[in-house]
Amino acid sequence: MDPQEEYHENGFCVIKGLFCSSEIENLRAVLSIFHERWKKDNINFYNAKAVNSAYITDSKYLDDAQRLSLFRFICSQKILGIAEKIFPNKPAFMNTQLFFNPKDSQQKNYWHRDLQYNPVSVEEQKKLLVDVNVIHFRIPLQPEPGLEIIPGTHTRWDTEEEFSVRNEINGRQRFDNLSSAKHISLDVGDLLVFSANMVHRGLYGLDRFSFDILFCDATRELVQYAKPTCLPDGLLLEAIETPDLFVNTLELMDDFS
Ligand SMILES: O=C(O)CCC(=O)C(=O)O
Repeated sequence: MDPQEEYHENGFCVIKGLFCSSEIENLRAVLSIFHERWKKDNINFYNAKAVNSAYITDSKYLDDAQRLSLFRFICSQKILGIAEKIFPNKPAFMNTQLFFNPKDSQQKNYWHRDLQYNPVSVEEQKKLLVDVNVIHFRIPLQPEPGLEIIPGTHTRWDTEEEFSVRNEINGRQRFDNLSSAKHISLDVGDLLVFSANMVHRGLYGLDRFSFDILFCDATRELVQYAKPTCLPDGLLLEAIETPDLFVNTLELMDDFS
């Protein structure tokens, strides 16, 4: 099965060894700077419970040269070639995140669908599941335990057990094991593509440090969740060889404002 068929059937696909060591080392150089600065600024949150940071491409912690290297990576054919095959229509840029281990090694992870954090009813969430695509592209910079996912839940609603666990009802806890889980561990160089809509949880451990790029359907409604300062403009946009992803996203943002 090719990656897009696999994604459409299961809600995820892994492309092993997609990135070479220089691509990974370039990313690591920039992302390590971001991480150290972010930690310093968010020390209480980091010490208490953080497992990720976001808005990596903003100018708060990185200079333009560092941001440009991330923008170029995001627009590279290796990434966008896959995104364009997977999205039913065009992808737009939504956000970036870094995932790392909690400070407390006993901290539990949690099953969820990203869409459950929208302040909408369960019936509306079921509709979002069908209507809206938000997809993570995870690039691990260290070997990592990866994720557990429930294959197929990008298109189907929960079983009673899944619903109880991720919502912590009926005596269940959000870190309980789920029998239908599939474990995906990742090595440096791999790309994991997975639907944010599906039931999933991160697995903590090893020295995990991964870069996630989030793409969404190119619609005005979804692009309003992207932060304008996380996109390139002016000279930075001109310095990207194939900037269509960002140009399209910026145009949709303009439409919205
Ligand atoms: O890796 C993790 O900690 C969780 C990842 C996740 O849940 C997500 O990206 O939505």
